[in-house]
Amino acid sequence: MTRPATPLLDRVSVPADLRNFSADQLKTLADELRAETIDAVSVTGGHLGASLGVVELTVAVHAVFDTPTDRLIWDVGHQAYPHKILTGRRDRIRTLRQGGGLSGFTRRSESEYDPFGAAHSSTSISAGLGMAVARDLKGNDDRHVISVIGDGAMSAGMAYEAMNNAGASKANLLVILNDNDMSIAPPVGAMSAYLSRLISSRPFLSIRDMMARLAKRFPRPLERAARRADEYARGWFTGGTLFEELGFYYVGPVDGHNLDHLLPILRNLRDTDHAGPILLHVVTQKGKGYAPAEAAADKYHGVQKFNVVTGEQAKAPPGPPAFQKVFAKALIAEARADDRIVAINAAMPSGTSLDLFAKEFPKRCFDVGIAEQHAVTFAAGMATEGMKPFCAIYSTFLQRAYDQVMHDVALQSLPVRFAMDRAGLVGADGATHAGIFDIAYLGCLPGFVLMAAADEAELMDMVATAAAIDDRPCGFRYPRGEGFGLDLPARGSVLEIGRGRLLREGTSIAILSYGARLRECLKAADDLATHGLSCTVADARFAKPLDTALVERLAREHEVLITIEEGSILGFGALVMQHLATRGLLDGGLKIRPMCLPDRFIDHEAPKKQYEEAGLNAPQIVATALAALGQARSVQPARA
Ligand SMILES: Cc1ncc(C[n+]2csc(CCOP(=O)(O)OP(=O)(O)O)c2C)c(N)n1
Repeated sequence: MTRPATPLLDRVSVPADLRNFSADQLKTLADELRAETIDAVSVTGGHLGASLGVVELTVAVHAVFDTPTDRLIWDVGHQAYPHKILTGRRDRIRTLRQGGGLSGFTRRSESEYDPFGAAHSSTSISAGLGMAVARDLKGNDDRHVISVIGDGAMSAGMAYEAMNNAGASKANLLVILNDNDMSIAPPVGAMSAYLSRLISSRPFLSIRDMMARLAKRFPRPLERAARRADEYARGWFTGGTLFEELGFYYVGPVDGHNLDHLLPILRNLRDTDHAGPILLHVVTQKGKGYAPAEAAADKYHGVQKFNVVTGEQAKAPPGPPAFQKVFAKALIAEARADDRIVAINAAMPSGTSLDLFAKEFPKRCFDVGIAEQHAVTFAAGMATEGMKPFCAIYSTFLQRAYDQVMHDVALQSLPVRFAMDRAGLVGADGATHAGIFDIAYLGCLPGFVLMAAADEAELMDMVATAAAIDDRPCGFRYPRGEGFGLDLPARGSVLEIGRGRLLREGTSIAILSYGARLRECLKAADDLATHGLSCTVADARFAKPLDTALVERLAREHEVLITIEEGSILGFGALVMQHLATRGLLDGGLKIRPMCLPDRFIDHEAPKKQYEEAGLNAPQIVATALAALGQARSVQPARA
């Protein structure tokens, strides 16, 4: 397919190139930028809707502000594709999210135009405030700091913590609230309702009104009281200007697709001598300018490769159901039998597949917004009242709620069940989204039951087991994407707590798998058999409580013990070694080889390649076993 003609965009390699364009040229540039973004994402897949919604805003900010000297921070960073195109990365834009290519998020190491890396949401105001305060402390420049945050990201506590601090600190910081009335799914909560009220109660300010307000150059202290009275009066009609109460000067709402409005307003905000943070409320449409994305903003939040003309997304050939679907179906089966079961997610109803649960049990399913910390303590509260909460949160996002998991759940031994989705490496989203630390960060918490599903059938059993555990917290982890196509029962079976299973019994090498590497272990065992080496393969199922009888037996009866997990160092292998060392079972010459992810962050790439790079595929298990035996690859296959 031919690429769109982009004569003006072709003249822009960095934002300085567009700064002397006329307003009309900037409008044309925005159209070309939109076409280029659509074309690029049609090739790579990625976060299309959010990026299309900020095309005009991206052009306007770069036209008005002196980036990269002025700091522009995109919250989450998934909407930064047009920004990447304008900031020296156009030549690589069709490598987005591909191995070795551009990241799907902002990243400091990628460009000086990305002053702060992101991917987890709601960090931009804190980071921006930090930069603004550092600037003032250093006292050597008057650069601007601009944080762009979405209405979805505004639902997280961190955004309020930052605004609360910014309002009090009086640092000059421009926060642009990009309000498209959409998170990944429709946004939830009182903040979202507040913003809708704010918009519907005030028409977009006409440019004259806006100028009149801004021309006052922001009131001096004495005038401030009068202005506040005015705000207060307005509050009667608008439901209150929350941002003003937090110490921001609120400007808006403004049509975020109208450059005739955006450009002069941004120039005024740039040139004002107002002291203190300003919030510019822009209203945009997710997917703007591309009909299929406008029509289904949620479906076009993240897309596969697609046909630009029809909007049709590439479909993978039909395969086995994804782990997340199996999880939701298993939970539905449990919930039918037990009306105390409730499900909680943090702004990820479709990602976690809890939208399926919500269809059957609308009153027992809670989307709390991007608020993982709250989700956990909310679940803990429910548990105190005898409900059986399942918190479905991606492993990577649960990191944000660690203190809540420790302090509100574990310490009180409350039976909250954590369904840790996207465990392990996750492919195109890269290191920010890899779910690799949960084994380590939960493994050290006393009293937790921790499980990892080797396949989707075991996941069903773990859901049933979690439902049955009623006296302490538990978590079970499962990977992103398709299962292995196993026949599934209508309902899972409750597993014996702390008991693994043996799949194959051998004599010289034991491979103890925790989670979804089990099939790689079986392949490795087949390969090792061809080398004349007899392998035991076991599925640990539990990291906590550990199946100590199984672990001790494997240690006593084999020359080599390999543990393997889709997690960081200090995880399952460490728990096994801790136990064996404590029991003195490492004194007798057992060759233990913990296989886990290397101690570094792994970039975006196809998952299989990521695991290859990480050294956790079958050939590497074989190599590890052979090296432990001192045989390296010179060992002859048994058949030879
Ligand atoms: C802490 C955290 N939780 C969940 C997510 C997953 N997530 C990515 S984007 C997004 C929605 C963001 O909505 P909004 O801020 O309104 O931006 P938009 O996509 O609408 O531009 C969510 C929930 C995340 N990135 N970080």
